[in-house]
Amino acid sequence: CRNSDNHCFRPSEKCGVLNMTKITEHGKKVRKNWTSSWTVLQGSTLLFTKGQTGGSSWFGGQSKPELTVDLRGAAVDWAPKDRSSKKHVVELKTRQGTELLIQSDHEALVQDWLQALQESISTHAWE
Ligand code: I3S
Repeated sequence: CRNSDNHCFRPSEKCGVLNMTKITEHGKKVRKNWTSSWTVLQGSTLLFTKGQTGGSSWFGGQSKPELTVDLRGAAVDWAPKDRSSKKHVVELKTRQGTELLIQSDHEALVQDWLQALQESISTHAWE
């Protein structure tokens, strides 16, 4: 997984473009705001940067992550149908009381992300 500066991420890292919205923040429901985000999984951290597809834009420091999610103690699975009218939606619930939906029209891509997130959560469960 490389950005456009050809910076090479470690194999344990995953990145790509996903649609994302928060649905709950600190346990409180918030209004959905779907955005296309450059998404990076690094260890137990998931980063979202708005509308960037890589390159100096996010890595060069111009554009800080819009949202950083600590995956330790989080739960992730396919979202129940009532969460969204969109297809291929994954729901992520953090220990801090933030709930996110992540989505793509490409089912296999979402499937890969779900698997990567589940692996990260189980790997870092006891930290
Ligand atoms: O679950 P909801 O509230 O029906 O979600 C939809 C709305 O948030 C809508 O925006 P406003 O009601 O704020 O105008 C969004 O545009 C939709 O995308 C949301 O639904 P989906 O089913 O796409 O998650």
